[in-house]
Amino acid sequence: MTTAETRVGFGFGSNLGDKPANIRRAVALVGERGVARLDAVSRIYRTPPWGDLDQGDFANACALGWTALSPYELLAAVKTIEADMGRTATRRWGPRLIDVDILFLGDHTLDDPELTLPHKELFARAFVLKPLAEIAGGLTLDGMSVARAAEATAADGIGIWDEKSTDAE
Ligand code: PH2
Ligand code: MG
Ligand code: MG
Repeated sequence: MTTAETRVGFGFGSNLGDKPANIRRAVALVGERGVARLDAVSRIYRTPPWGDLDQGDFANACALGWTALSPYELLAAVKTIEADMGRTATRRWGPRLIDVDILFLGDHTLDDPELTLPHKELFARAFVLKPLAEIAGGLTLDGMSVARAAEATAADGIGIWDEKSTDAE
């Protein structure tokens, strides 16, 4: 018997150390550890900090794949990746070595302090919508088109990460 797989979307963020390398490592670990079979990964974007402005720019990217894990198994798996990469607790919305967020999992809806699905801030965050629209333009979440939301959201200061830039913090 095969376990049914569910469509899953991830958001990745980093604003400490070698930010794009951290994103690439986390993406690789999702695949290597069998957390999800990724079939689309966006380019890496440079994004100004959102929410807590007193920190450096972020590198952000999104990925799509298939997973056999349940919502809480998936949450535990991404938290383990964050911890193994060396993420330590800071203030809410503060600087982080790596952040791996579950953006959606099939049509699961959850509203739990630990896990909200689809991700509760997704449609408010250009740093998620822009990379997600690159790989999931046709996607609809909570009845809203990701592509249309991305177009309607200001992308001030957001661009593709320039690999030649160095700004480790
Ligand atoms: N993550 C946050 C808070 N603010 N800003 C940007 N640009 N990118 C992020 O990934 C980000 C943020 C908390 O998860
Ligand atoms: Mg986050
Ligand atoms: Mg997170």
